[in-house]
Amino acid sequence: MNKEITFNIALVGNSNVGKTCLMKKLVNKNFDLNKESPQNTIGIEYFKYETSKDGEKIRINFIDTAGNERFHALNWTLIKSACAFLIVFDLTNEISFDDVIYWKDQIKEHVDLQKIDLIMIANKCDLKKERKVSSERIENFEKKCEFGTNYLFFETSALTGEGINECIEGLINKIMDRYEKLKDKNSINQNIKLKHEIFAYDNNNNNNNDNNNNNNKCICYFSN
Ligand SMILES: Nc1nc2c(ncn2[C@@H]2O[C@H](COP(=O)(O)OP(=O)(O)OP(=O)(O)O)[C@@H](O)[C@H]2O)c(=O)[nH]1
Ligand SMILES: [Mg+2]
Repeated sequence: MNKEITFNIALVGNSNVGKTCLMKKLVNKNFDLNKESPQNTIGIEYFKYETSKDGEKIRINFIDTAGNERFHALNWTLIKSACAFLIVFDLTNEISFDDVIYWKDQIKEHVDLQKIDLIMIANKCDLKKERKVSSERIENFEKKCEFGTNYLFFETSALTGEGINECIEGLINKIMDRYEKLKDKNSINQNIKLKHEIFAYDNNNNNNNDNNNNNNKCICYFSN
């Protein structure tokens, strides 16, 4: 069996910005928001996505978090294992955009921003008439934050699917780039740790038929 690389990717952002719907659309193009009645997330939910790139099998475990203020005491023990973070805001909700900085600071508190990829997502781009956050404002914010090369931005709609392909492709290219560089470095620098065990919850999943595949590698940039 081909080698499989597993990545943890976390989603954060205010409640109702559409994180869960976005995840469902990212992992399943047939997801139809019109047929759903989304519920606010409580705690943490997982979405599994499998694909391949350049002959390598890639598994992404999306960690979807609850934006609700009551749940701000997020379980960072798990979330900080992510090698990339998606900060989602709602283009029709200015507060959710203003709070991107809060979420960025939260991430910074728990992980080294240089060691992760950061993807800002402006969701609900289908609601053009209700849009409250202009592209200019987003660009100014990006300049102010001085995001480096480990940063990407996408406008998406979990309703129409706009921007979804670009987002998932951009994300995979980004994490794979980092992985390739890390792998090269890893061959000469043994300080970079690869963790294998952090997806224990997957092993309890009956649908997972490769429980005994010892070739699985989970990249965790924040092993203690
Ligand atoms: N028009 C439109 N509505 C969306 C879109 N994405 C999500 N929604 C709606 O936004 C609401 C919130 O979506 P969720 O995915 O539950 O939001 P969330 O960010 O996961 O919220 P929490 O779980 O509370 O953190 C739902 O009523 C969705 O139908 C989108 O792209 N366009
Ligand atoms: Mg949710």
